[in-house]
Parts: sequence; C-alpha cells; structure tokens
Amino acid sequence: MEALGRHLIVEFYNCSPEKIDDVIGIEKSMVTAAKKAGATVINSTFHHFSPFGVSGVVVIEESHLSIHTWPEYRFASIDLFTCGDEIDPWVSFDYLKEEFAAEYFSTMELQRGQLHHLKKIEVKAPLSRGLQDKKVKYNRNIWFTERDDNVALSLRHTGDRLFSKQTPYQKVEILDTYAYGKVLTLDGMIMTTEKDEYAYHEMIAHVPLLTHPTPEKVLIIGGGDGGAAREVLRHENVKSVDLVEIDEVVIEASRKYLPTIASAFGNPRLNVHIKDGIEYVKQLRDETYDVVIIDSTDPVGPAEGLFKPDFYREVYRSLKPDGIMVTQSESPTFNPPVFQEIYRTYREIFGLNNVYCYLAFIPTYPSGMWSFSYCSKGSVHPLNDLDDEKAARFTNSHPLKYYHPDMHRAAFVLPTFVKELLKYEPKKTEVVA
Ligand code: SPD
Repeated sequence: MEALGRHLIVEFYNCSPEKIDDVIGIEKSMVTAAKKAGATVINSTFHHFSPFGVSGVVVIEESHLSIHTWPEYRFASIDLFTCGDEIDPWVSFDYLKEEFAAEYFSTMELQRGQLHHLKKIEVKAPLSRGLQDKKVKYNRNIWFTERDDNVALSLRHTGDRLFSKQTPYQKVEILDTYAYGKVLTLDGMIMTTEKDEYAYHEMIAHVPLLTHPTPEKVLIIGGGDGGAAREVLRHENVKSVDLVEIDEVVIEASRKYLPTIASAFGNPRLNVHIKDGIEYVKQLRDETYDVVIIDSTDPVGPAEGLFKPDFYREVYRSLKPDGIMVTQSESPTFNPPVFQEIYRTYREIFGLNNVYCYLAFIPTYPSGMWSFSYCSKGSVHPLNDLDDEKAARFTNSHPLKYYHPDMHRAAFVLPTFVKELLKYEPKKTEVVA
C-alpha cells in the first residue's frame, strides 16, 4: 500500500428505513463490520435522534468507522477508515450493504497519508508504566435521546433493547439505562424510569387521595405501567380502581420488565380495561367516581384526544359531586402554550376557582419541572382539606420517597413565571377547541 490508510466514503441508498433507525442494531452491525475487517474495536458511541436518525462512531485501533442515517430518505452515509495492510475496509462495506439492505450505493476510496508525502521520524515513546501492553477494553457508549427541535435529553444505555414492539398505537420500548435503570418509552418519549418514577406516581395519586374525604371509587385513564395504580392501592379506603389503558402491550411490557412499577396488576381491587379512555368515559353513568386520575402520555399520538374539552366534560360528568380530577398537565417550562391551554380548558369546565396547579421534579421529563392539575367538582380543596396528621400517618406507614404532607403543601407554591402563565386568557379567536 502506498499510504498509511484507506478511507471509503460510502453512500447507501434505498436502505431499510427500520434498520437504519435502529440505534442498537446499527451499533452491532458497525462493530461487527469492524471486526470482520480484522480491526480491533476500542470504543463505540451511537446516538438515536427523535423522531429519526442515528449517528455513531466505532473507534478502532486502526482509525474509525462512522455512520449518519436519514431513515426518512432511506439513506445512510458511512465512512470506513482503516490503516494497515491487514485491515480491509471493503469487507466492512460488503457486510454493511447487506445489513442495511441498501439497494444501490456509491463509493469513493481515498488514500490517507500518502507515503511519498511523508517522512518518518523517530518518536520516543513516553513512559507508560506498561499500560500499552494491556489489552484495551472495548467500551460501548450508546445513547437514547428524546429531543424536540431545541431541547434534548440523552440517557446512556447498555445497547441491548429489552423490549420493542410497534403496536397499532405506538412504538413501545424498554431500555436499560445506566443512570435511571429500566426506562419505558412510547414513540421515543420517556414515560417512566425505575429510578425517578416515584416522584410522578406518588404525586399524581396521594394529593387527591389524601384530600378527598372518602375516596372509594377511583378511575385511572392511561397509566399502563401500573405506577399510579400501585400508589392509589396503598389507600385502604379505596374499594376499587378501574384502569383504562388503550394499549395492552404497555401493560405486558411493564409487567415483564418493570415489575416494581407494575406491582399492582393482579390486585383484586384493580380492574383493567383495555379500551380507549375517551370511549370509556362516554359510556359512564353520571357521578360514578370519587377520584379520576389522567395519567396520559404527551398530547401527541394516541393521547391527543385526552387533552380535548369534550373528554374533560365527560370526566366531569362521571365525577361524584365532591369528586376530584387530577391530570398530568405537562411542563410549564418546556411547553408553556400547551400548559396554558390545558389550564384554560380545565377552568372552563370545572370553574375558574376550582382548578389548582402543583409541581413535582421529575428529572427524566423534558425540563425536569412537571405540573399536575387538581380540579375539584365540588368544594374539596387541595390544601384546606388536607389533614396533615392523617397524611403523615399514611406517609410513615408506606415506603414513599417523595410525598409527605409538607411536600404536598409545598407543591402548590408556584414560581412567579408559572403564576403568570396561569393568568393567561386567550382571545376568543385564539381558542383551539
Ligand atoms: N413527557 C412525559 C409525560 C408522561 C406522562 N405520563 C407518564 C406515565 C407514567 N405512568
């Protein structure tokens, strides 16, 4: 060879869109491609971007292999740069062409470090305490990223997908992350993680259940991971919980991979209905429930209808006269217009003075600051009706990690900017029904 290395610049067209959007599969293929070519893998770093696309690099002792994919164009752009006579980048090329099911391609081969331009000098190796003799450990660095146009949150994971299924409603996945344990994602959005789920589930459940005087019948819309049901069922006065989840795969995956969150399934007080929550509430008799909890996903995809006024009117109707509805109401920091619109809708239905906002800190949700709404049909007040002693007794007799009566009260103390957002009243023409 007349150069230090060879560099193939590869364009793969008409690839399988699924394959080139699968960060875990791509990392495996790129690492295998490197090994097949005879290279020694040192490190791999791969990121998936929502909604689509993967970027990644495999660092090899003999240079690198890198990839950037555009599943929406069925296109993958790949660099295969190898040094030394023993490594053949064309072996990697052939393998990857098959792996990504590329229908056609273009390539260009460059000679890197052309020898006739180079003059070798003696470089003294630094003192190294013998480390250079140790076998380099291959270090995988694979990242899940939830991102919108301007903000992203990335979690490093093991690179082994525990569960992945495209259902008629959404893509349900479970990954094993280093910082937050197992994570449930729906369409690439984090729903819950083993390490921080308690904040969300304790706050969505105990705030209404410890202010309602006699919460016996509870409805949960969504919440297929089971975390909200687990918390609700800690209350002994609750006689029955109806959990209405549209996608049974969410329950299946959670039961199998998130058993500590899904521990309520199988409880005789829990009735699971695999149904669309919107249809479920329409057929309810008036004044059925004491507490309704809306544990939905974000207002995109299957949960979109759970953010519409018609749905809340039905929920209102299904509440007993002193009933309470609590919802996850998105982030005031991440998405202020959506947050404002949600509260405007609730006030229209429950009345201006019967809707309260409270906050909790959930590190893996966009911005970390998450809001819940507390909407009272009658006069049950989230603070005036909290019996601190009873709440303290409850807190002390369960292994809670977030909720306690002071936290309950503190959660309703809002930062100035949130108070300002809640003053918003759109002009009639702006109202999106
Ligand atoms: N952006 C994430 C919002 C998710 C709200 N629901 C989560 C379900 C947990 N039980």
